[in-house]
Amino acid sequence: MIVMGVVNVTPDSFSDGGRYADTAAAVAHGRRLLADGADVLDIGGESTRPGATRPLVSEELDRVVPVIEALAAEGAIVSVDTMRAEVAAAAVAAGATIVNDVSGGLADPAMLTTVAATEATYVAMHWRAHSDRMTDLATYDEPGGPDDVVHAVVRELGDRVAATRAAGLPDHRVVLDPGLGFAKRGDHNWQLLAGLDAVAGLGFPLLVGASRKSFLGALLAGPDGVPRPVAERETAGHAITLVLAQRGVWGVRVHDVRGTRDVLTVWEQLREG
Ligand code: PMM
Repeated sequence: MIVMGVVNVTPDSFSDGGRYADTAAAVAHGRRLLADGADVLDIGGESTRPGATRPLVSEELDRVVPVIEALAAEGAIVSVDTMRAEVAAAAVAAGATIVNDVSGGLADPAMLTTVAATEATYVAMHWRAHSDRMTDLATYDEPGGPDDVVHAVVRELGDRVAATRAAGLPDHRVVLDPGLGFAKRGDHNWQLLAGLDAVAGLGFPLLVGASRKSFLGALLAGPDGVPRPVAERETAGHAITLVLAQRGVWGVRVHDVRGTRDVLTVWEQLREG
């Protein structure tokens, strides 16, 4: 299983907000994640936390390009976490080989053809709208049936697959992601994790990002109902990683690479006996 370590070069990300906002700090963080055993570094310059406002394109470029250049030059496999075609193109020119688009091509009409023209792998995540609107869209009423998030996500990701094909992206360069926390309520995330085989049925490798997300905080809330703080959700994330590894998921996007690597080392040893 691929371990993708998160490097957020943003002042306002929910999980590690502001800690790696300048180039030097972000590069140092990336090096630390590599030393901890990351296979890929996912470098992002736009926070997608609910309610976040979008940076200018120039701000996003200034945040991610120097970090990608530095880490790719050191031999790291780099992914860029962006919804913008212009940023994706600049990132690939700077050495990124994966474009991780949380909008699955919906936020920027030029994204899919731009990525198709490169040799990069494309991660298409399930998404419905930018962060300022996504909570309003967390409904999955299926025609003639009850709330069925798994069915809806499979259908909507299937539409994204059709769009990547229409843009000329070959299937072997596409990875799908159910988009935990994006236009999803807590119970939707659990239903999606339980129903991941249906998403895998689309026939593509899956990437899953559960690390530190609020549905884990809510699950582990204290008796007073206060969610478990972000920094204390790692064990829950590791439990999810283990289950996903057993189910053959291609990769996980995580903050705690060292702990994730430990989980996978134990799992691999157990499989070998
Ligand atoms: N989650 C976040 C950002 N990027 N990319 C993919 N492919 N999947 C995710 O679940 C995902 C993502 C938000 O989390 P962060 O603020 O910790 O980066």
